[in-house]
Amino acid sequence: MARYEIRLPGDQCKHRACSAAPPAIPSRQAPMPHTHFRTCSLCEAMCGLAIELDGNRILSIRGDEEDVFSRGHICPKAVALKDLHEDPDRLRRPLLRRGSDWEEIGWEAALDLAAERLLEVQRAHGRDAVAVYQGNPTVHNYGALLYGQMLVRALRTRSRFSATSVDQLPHMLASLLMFGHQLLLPVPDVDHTSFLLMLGANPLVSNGSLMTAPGIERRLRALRARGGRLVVVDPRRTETAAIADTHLAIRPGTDALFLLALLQVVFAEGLARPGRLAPMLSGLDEVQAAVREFTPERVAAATGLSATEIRSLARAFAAAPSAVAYGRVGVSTQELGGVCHWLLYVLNAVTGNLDRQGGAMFTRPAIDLVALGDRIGQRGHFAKGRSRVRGLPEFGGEWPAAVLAEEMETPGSGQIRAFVSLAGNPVLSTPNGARLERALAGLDFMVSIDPYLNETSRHANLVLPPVSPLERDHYDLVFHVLAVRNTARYSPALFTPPADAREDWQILHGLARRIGARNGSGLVSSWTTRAAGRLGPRGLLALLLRTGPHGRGLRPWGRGLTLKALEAAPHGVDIGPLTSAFPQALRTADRHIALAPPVLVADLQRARTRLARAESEGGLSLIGRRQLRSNNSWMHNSERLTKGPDPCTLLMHPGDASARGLAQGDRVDVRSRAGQVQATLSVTDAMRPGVVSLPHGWGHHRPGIRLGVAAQRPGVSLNDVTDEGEVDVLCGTAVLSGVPVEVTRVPPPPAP
Ligand SMILES: Nc1nc2c(c(=O)[nH]1)N[C@H]1C(S)=C(S)[C@@H](COP(=O)(O)OP(=O)(O)OC[C@H]3O[C@@H](n4cnc5c(=O)[nH]c(N)nc54)[C@H](O)[C@@H]3O)O[C@H]1N2
Ligand SMILES: Nc1nc2c(c(=O)[nH]1)N[C@H]1C(S)=C(S)[C@@H](COP(=O)(O)OP(=O)(O)OC[C@H]3O[C@@H](n4cnc5c(=O)[nH]c(N)nc54)[C@H](O)[C@@H]3O)O[C@H]1N2
Ligand code: SF4
Ligand SMILES: [Mo]
Repeated sequence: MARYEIRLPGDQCKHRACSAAPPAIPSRQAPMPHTHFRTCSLCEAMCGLAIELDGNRILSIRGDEEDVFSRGHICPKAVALKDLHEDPDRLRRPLLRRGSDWEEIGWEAALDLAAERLLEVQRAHGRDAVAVYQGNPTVHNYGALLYGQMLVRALRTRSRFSATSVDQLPHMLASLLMFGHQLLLPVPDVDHTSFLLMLGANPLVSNGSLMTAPGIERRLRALRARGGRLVVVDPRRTETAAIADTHLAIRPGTDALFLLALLQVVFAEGLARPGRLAPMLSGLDEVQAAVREFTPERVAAATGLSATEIRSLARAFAAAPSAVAYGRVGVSTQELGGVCHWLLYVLNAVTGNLDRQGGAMFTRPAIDLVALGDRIGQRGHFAKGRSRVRGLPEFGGEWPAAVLAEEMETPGSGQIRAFVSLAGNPVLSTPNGARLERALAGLDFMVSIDPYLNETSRHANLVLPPVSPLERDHYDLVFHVLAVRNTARYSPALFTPPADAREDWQILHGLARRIGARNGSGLVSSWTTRAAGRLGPRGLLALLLRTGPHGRGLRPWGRGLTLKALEAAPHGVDIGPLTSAFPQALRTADRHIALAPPVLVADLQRARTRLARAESEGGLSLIGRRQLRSNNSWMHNSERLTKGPDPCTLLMHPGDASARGLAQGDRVDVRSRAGQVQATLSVTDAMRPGVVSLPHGWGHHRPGIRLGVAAQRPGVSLNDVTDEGEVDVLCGTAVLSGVPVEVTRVPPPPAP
C-alpha cells in the first residue's frame, strides 16, 4: 500500500494559521474553538470556507471573508458539508453484495476481489468488456482525477465514459478544433466586460460553470452598475434572467439558429472588427459565407424571437467597448450543441472580443493543464473511432454516455460485461436512466467507488467508499483553470480519516496496482506507478506547482510558488487578473484561430434541417433546471438542503395549463418516447409558452438505496423522460433540452 500520512489526534490541519490554535486534546478545560480554512469542493465556484470547530465537532461553516477570490461568498450547500461528513448513511467500509443483502468487508479483500473479477471478465471477453464511467465529483477531487487515469490505463480498456458527454463536451470540441487544444477553454471576463450575452446558463443558481466566479450575483450586479449590459437567453425567466437588462425567451434547441443570425448581421452590416486578432484568424471568409443565408427574418419564427430583437442585439454586442458571448449547459446539451459553441467562439473572435480584457479570456493558473496536456501528448482528439452499436464518435478517448446501455445490452465482440462507476450516478444523470438500470442489472460484475448506496451503486457487486471531503486535502486542479482571476489555494484535510478508511486515490491506486500486476500490462513495475504511489497526490501536487508557470522550479531556493507557500497562505494566493494569451497559447498547427473547421461548417446542414422542421413543430418541449440547495443527484440526504416545498415540480406556462384543463397543484403525467414520470404542476409565467421544466438529479424512490433522508422526498428523475436516442450526432453529446413530451392530468383514484 502506498505511503499514508499519519497525523496525531488534534493535529487537524497543517495551515500555519490553523495549527497556531491549541490542539483539541481532551482536557478538563473546555477546548478552545479553532477555525479551519478550506475551499468548498462541491461546485465550481471555489468558495473559501471558515469552519469553526470545538475539538472534532463542527460548530459553524461560514464564508471566509479573507479568501483572496471569494471574499466571504458561500451558498447553502457549503453548510451541508457538515451533514455529509456526519451522515450515518455515508458508507465507511467496503460493501459486498450477498444476494439482496450487503456485507461489510475489509479493504484488502475488497480490492483483491474487485481486481480479480474485472480481470476475469477481461480474460473471458476482452479488454473492452470492462467499462469505466467517471462522474462529476472526480473533477472536484484531485486525487481521484490523477489516480483515476491510472486505473483506466491499467485496465487498458477503450470502454471509457464520463459526465463530459452530458455536459461540456461541445465547449471542448470547439476549443480543440479552433484553438488546437481541448482544454483551451475561454472564460468570460465578467469583472471587466461591458456586455455579457449569456445563453443556457443560470449562474445565480449554479454559481457559475466554466466560469469560476464566486459571488457571481455581486459580479453581475457590478457589471450593470458600471453601465454594462446583461442579456440572458433562456426559455425560462430564470433567477439570472430576473436580474438581467434583457431576457430573450428562446425556443429550446434553436440557439444555433439565433447565433447564426447574430453573425449574419455582424457580417452583413460590416460590424466585424477582429482588431489585434485579425492576423491570427483563418477561415473568416468561409464563416461569413456560411452564415449568409441565416438572416434574422428567416430564423425569427423558429427561435421564437423577433427579427428586430436579434438585429438590435447583434448591433449592440458589436458596438460595446467590450463584450462576451457565453453559453453553458442549456446550449451544450442540445441537438446542435457543437455548432452553438463554435458560433459563440466565432462571435467573440470576429467582434475582437476573444482573448482581450472584458471578453472571453484564458487563464494562467499555477498548474497549467493545457501545458501538461502538451507534455503528455494529449491535446485531445475527436472521431478517431466510432461506437460499436450506433457509430457515434469518440471524444478524447471516451464514448458518449448515451450509448452506455446499448453497449451493455448488445451482444457481440466488445460488449460491455463489467462496469466501474467512479463518483458517478449515471442512472439519474444520463438519458433514459431506467434503461441503463436494466442494463446494469444484467452485467457480470460491477464495482462502484462511491460514498453512498444509491440509484447506481445499488446495482454493484461491490461498493468502495472513499473518505468524506473533509477528511482529505484539496486543490482545484480543474477550476483554477476556468476562473475569472488567477489565484491558487490549497486546503489540508480537516479531519484525520479513521485508520481503516481510504481516499479515492488510494482505492484507485490499489486497484490499478493489482490489475497491472496481474494482467501483464507491466504497469506495476513501471516507474511512474510506483513513484505515484509513493508520492501520493500531495507529492504530485507539490511537483506540479513547482514546475508550473508561477512555480519555483526544482531548485531548493529562489522565488515562486511551492506547496509550502500555499500552506502558509490559508486564504489563498492572488496571482492576478487574466491577461491576453494569443498567439503564444494557440496550439493549432499554423498558430491561427480556425474560424471555419470543415466538420462544423458541414454540420450547418443540420441547422438548415432544424430550421425547416421548426415550421411543423408544436406540442410541449421539456427542459431541465438546477436548484440552489441541490447538487446534481447526490446532496439530497441532507435534511437542511431538502426541507421545504417540493422542489421537483413541473413548471408550465398558464396558457399551456388552461389549454389542457390543468391547474396549479394538479398531479400530472409527463410522457416522452423514452419514459414517463409523475409530478405536481406548478403554473408560472416564468416559462415560455410551449416549454415545461423539471429539475434533474431526483428520483430517490428506487428500492435498495441507503439514503434515509432522500428517500423521504424522492422526487422523480428527469432522465427517466430524456431520450438516449437523441444526441448531437456531430459529437455524441446527449440532448437533454427540448425533449418532446405530453402532459396530462393523473386521473384521480377511483372512489372506494
Ligand atoms: N437531464 C439532465 N441530466 C443531466 C444534467 C442536466 O442538466 N439535465 N446535467 C449533467 C451534468 S452537467 C453533469 S456534470 C452530470 C453529473 O452526473 P454524474 O457525475 O453521473 O452524477 P452526480 O449526480 O454528480 O453524482 C455523483 C456521484 O458521486 C458520488 N460522490 C460524491 N463525491 C464523491 C467523491 O469525492 N468520491 C467518489 N468516489 N464519489 C463521490 C455521489 O455519491 C454520487 O453517486 O449530470 C448530467 N445530467
Ligand atoms: N446548485 C447547483 N449548482 C450547480 C449544480 C447543481 O446541480 N446545483 N451543478 C453543477 C454542474 S455539474 C454544472 S455543469 C453547472 C451548470 O451550470 P449552468 O449551465 O449555469 O446550469 P443550469 O442552471 O442548468 O442552466 C442551464 C439553463 O439553460 C436553460 N436552457 C434549457 N434549454 C435551453 C435551450 O435550448 N436554450 C437556451 N438558451 N437555454 C436553455 C435552462 O432553462 C437553464 O436555466 O452547475 C453546477 N452548479
Ligand atoms: S457556491 Fe459552490 S463552492 Fe461556493 S459554497 Fe456553494 S457549493 Fe460551495
Ligand atoms: Mo456538469
